[in-house]
Amino acid sequence: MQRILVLNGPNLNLLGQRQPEVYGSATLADVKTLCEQTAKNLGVQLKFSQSNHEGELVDALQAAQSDFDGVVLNAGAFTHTSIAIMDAIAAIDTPVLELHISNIHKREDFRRHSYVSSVAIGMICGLGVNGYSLAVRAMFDHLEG
Ligand code: CA2
Repeated sequence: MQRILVLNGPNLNLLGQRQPEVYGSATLADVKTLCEQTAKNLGVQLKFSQSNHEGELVDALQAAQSDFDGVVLNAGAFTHTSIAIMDAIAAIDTPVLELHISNIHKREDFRRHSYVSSVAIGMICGLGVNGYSLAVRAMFDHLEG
């Protein structure tokens, strides 16, 4: 059974509480349920987690080397700033798929650069929270070859 980690970065715990015009009205708990349903349909083991702390995200990525076959990562604003997260992804063999709820290329200029993209197997963005389900499926397909 494939093991997939869905890892969320800073402020995504606020999903559904503010900026619904950008991120929609689903909460992070709703997104977790969506991912769990997708995983169940695919026969995948899934862990869903969130942290506001860069070092905790680095720790989770390092641990994914042994604990997971693939990672779906929405690194939040650290996407645009964190060399530490980029280095952690580069340091592990576990494939990482980058995910964003919003279309980061349609927003402020500073969101157009992603440190994660240079080390991710691919990226899904702009499809709302449904992107999480698509990303879990895409990671499953990637792992199954
Ligand atoms: O579109 C995405 O998924 C982002 O990764 C979300 C990040 C943002 O910094 C990235 O540029 C794009 C922000 C997550 C903050 O989420 C909130 C949700 C509701 C209310 C406030 C923040």
